[in-house]
Amino acid sequence: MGVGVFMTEVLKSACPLNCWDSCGFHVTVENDRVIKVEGDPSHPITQGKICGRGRMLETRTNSPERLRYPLKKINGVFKRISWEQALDEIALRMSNIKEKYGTTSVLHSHDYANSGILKNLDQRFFNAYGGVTELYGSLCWGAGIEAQKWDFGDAYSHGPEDIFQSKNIIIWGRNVARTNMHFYEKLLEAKKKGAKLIVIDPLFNATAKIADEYITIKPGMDGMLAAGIIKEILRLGLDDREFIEEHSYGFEDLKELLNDISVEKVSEMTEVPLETIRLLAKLYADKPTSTFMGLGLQRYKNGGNTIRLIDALVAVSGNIGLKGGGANYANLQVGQSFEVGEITLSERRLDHRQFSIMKQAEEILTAKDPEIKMIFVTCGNPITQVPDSNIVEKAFTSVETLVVVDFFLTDTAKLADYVLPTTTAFEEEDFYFSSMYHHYVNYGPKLVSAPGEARSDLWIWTKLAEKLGFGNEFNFTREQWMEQSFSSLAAKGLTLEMLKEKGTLELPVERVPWQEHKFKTPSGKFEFTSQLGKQKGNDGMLKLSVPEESVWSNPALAEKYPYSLLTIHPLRSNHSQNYHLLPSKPQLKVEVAKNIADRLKLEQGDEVRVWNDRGEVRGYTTILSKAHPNTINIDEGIWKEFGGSVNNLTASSKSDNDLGSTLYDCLVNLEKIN
Ligand SMILES: Nc1nc2c(c(=O)[nH]1)N[C@H]1C(S)=C(S)[C@@H](COP(=O)(O)OP(=O)(O)OC[C@H]3O[C@@H](n4cnc5c(=O)[nH]c(N)nc54)[C@H](O)[C@@H]3O)O[C@H]1N2
Ligand SMILES: Nc1nc2c(c(=O)[nH]1)N[C@H]1C(S)=C(S)[C@@H](COP(=O)(O)OP(=O)(O)OC[C@H]3O[C@@H](n4cnc5c(=O)[nH]c(N)nc54)[C@H](O)[C@@H]3O)O[C@H]1N2
Ligand code: SF4
Ligand SMILES: [Mo]
Repeated sequence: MGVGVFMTEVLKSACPLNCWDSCGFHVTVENDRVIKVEGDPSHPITQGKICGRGRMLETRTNSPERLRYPLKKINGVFKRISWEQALDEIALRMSNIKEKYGTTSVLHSHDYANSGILKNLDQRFFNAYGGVTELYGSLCWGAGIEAQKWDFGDAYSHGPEDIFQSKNIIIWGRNVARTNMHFYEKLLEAKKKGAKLIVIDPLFNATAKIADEYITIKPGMDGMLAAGIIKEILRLGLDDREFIEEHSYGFEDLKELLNDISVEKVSEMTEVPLETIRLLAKLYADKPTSTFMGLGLQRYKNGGNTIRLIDALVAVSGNIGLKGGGANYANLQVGQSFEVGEITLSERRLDHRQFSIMKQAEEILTAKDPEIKMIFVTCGNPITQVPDSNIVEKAFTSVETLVVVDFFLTDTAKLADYVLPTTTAFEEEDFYFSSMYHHYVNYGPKLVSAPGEARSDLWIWTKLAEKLGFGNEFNFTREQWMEQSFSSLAAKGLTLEMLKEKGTLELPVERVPWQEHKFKTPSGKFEFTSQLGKQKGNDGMLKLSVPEESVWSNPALAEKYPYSLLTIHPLRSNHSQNYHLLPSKPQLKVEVAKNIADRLKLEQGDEVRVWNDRGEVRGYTTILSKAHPNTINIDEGIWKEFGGSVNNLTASSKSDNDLGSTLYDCLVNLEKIN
């Protein structure tokens, strides 16, 4: 491209955001600048449609608020410094820490904000350094993944086209229209072809609007509902005897558990009418019925059991391994297609410590032998996104050195000692996939130069590795790393070259998982009572459990804080990422069920305070006429300057199986501010 000559090109690329859909893009580039992001019409799943978050990647890339230079906080004020200085000082601290306290004095706090394969190289860096304190579990989907590992041996979903085989489709706690738009398109199509659509959700969301039947439920009580439906199926003799006898383990334990409760009691506790439970029993038996679980319904103390009881319902009704059926939650087959282990060098670490991602703040504050001296944040914004943010802030400001790598000065970055500016997906080459929904991988070439001195995460790891004396571990090209992580696919006839040429490749995964009824559990069967659970020190039995913050578990708390708070994902932002870039200044919107508005005489737009023992937020009322009684929602992700974080209110508990969060297991009170 000659100087002064304008060139406009439309190039294929991919969405890097943490999302179900993993879209293919057409990006218009003019004179080294991204000017528009649109859908790639040739993408087999996403077919030219993308959401506002995808389109806003243009704004995120070009924003004048982008960080352009490394920053160091000196006497409470950020000063621009050179990369040389930033990396020298960070490397010096890291080698001093290693010598004096050991490498696990460094904590790597991260989430999964970029789904590129090369983003896993952070692990390589910390492993080669000697092994740091890492986080285990997941705020997002941990309870449900572990639950499906106990039941099936792994968490696999049916291929996207399989839904056209379903007679009935149950959307259970997934906000499809907002969070998983291409699945929404499929739902519309399936409905046109005659499928019946049922939505089970405490909020009457946009997906509920297209449902044949909308079922509202008390938050956190879905496992109990599934138990009630199973009981009805057994009473009516609608169960799949053959599946239970030939392919399952522990069914007697489940039957015994169901003796402990009546369907009437289930109806009373879940606040779902008896007739609805009976209807669901018949729908499940009228096969094939597919179940699509969202992640909302497992962010409770009892989240593992919730998913396990829904899995059990799908199993008892004979909908497993069946075209048009399935207990669809996540699709880990997608990520398992790649050789991530090849590039992360986990065998290289000499030392290792793990903190729960939910409890990272408490763990930082109480860590001994060694204490945490330094925290590195990548691909995450913990001050906004991790529960119980008041404690998170205390923890992250308690350490000697906080380093944050990001594009913007987020609430977390504002607390840092060093902020390192990184590149967006359009400024570096990678390939992208999501283990949440479809099984296609997308290629994203480097399209434009990064602004100022922003450098890729990989460049940062490479330079730091050189300074710390293990530069040889990073002496590879992007191409070589992408090749290495693709190597397992060669046997199946797929190469990186093909991906680069086509932009998108279909991965060789099962479209109807468990069709052979050979499960990856210790017994090889579907396990109602989990042996893996037993190996991990649990009794592995299904339980009729309730949320931690509920009238049954803690009546005094429920008296003080009578409302259930959900903090679901925002429409226009991926978590916290877009609030500061929206055309009009965002407000914290408190959505309340009608009965609360009636009781407190609230009107639309009234300013309210929402609080519990952990903290409070203030915002403006919206009345939800169809939400489940005593339920409140505030969308997550909102920055401090706009009234956040909503995680001031949430608890840092771990789910029943240790690996998930309890973000939605949260009681609050609310009052009008005069
Ligand atoms: N627009 C947008 N899309 C996103 C994201 C985003 O931030 N914004 N984030 C992406 C990510 S990382 C994720 S994990 C996914 C999450 O995708 P989803 O699982 O769809 O999203 P959530 O917002 O967690 O909540 C889903 C639904 O669960 C319901 N729910 C909450 N509690 C219960 C319950 O006890 N029972 C039942 N039956 N339903 C319940 C909520 O009312 C909500 O309708 O979305 C992805 N897509
Ligand atoms: N109350 C409540 N809290 C929640 C949730 C909820 O539903 N309610 N949802 C939970 C869920 S499902 C999830 S997945 C988590 C998400 O938690 P986070 O991933 O922490 O959330 P994001 O707001 O997406 O923040 C990601 C940050 O990473 C940066 N980033 C993006 N790409 C890159 C990159 O390539 N390199 C680097 N270095 N940085 C990058 C972004 O600029 C952004 O600041 O939040 C959880 N927290
Ligand atoms: S955020 Fe999700 S739906 Fe939106 S463009 Fe990206 S992958 Fe597609
Ligand atoms: Mo997530």
